[in-house]
Amino acid sequence: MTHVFVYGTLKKGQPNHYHLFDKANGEAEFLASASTSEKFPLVIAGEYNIPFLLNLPGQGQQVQGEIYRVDQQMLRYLDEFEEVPSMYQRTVVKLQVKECEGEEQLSPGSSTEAFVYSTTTYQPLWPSLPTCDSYDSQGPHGLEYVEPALWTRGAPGS
Ligand code: PCA
Repeated sequence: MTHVFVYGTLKKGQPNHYHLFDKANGEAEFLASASTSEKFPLVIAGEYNIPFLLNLPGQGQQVQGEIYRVDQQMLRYLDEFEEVPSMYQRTVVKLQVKECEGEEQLSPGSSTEAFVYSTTTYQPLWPSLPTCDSYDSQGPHGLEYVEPALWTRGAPGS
């Protein structure tokens, strides 16, 4: 089984969360809330207001998110959904565990690693955008996420 850290639209309460619980895509189970051990810039970018964790460790803020255990089918689904490798790349990130659920060996305060959808294929100006530590599509930034069904051009990076 594989662990994935989600920090954007796949989190609870965010517009793409339901994909994790559509059985047609595979299996996913919430394990814990967590933050990245290192800082990364989490920016909302492009005309569709998509959250991107820029693969620039040491810049930005420690990013809050959720760890899920997923099966291989869900991992393949997410890779396709996140347009790996053009829009995001699936990399490994170090995490600090916060609150846990279930029988997993994760415990609050412990360190762990998981896959994350980060990107190096970003536009030159994105590293100078404002960063956030905890993404919310409806946040005070006013940059509400535009659903893929409404995208009239290809995704950034594609
Ligand atoms: N979906 C993935 C990467 C960014 C996004 O919106 C996630 O939530 O982690």
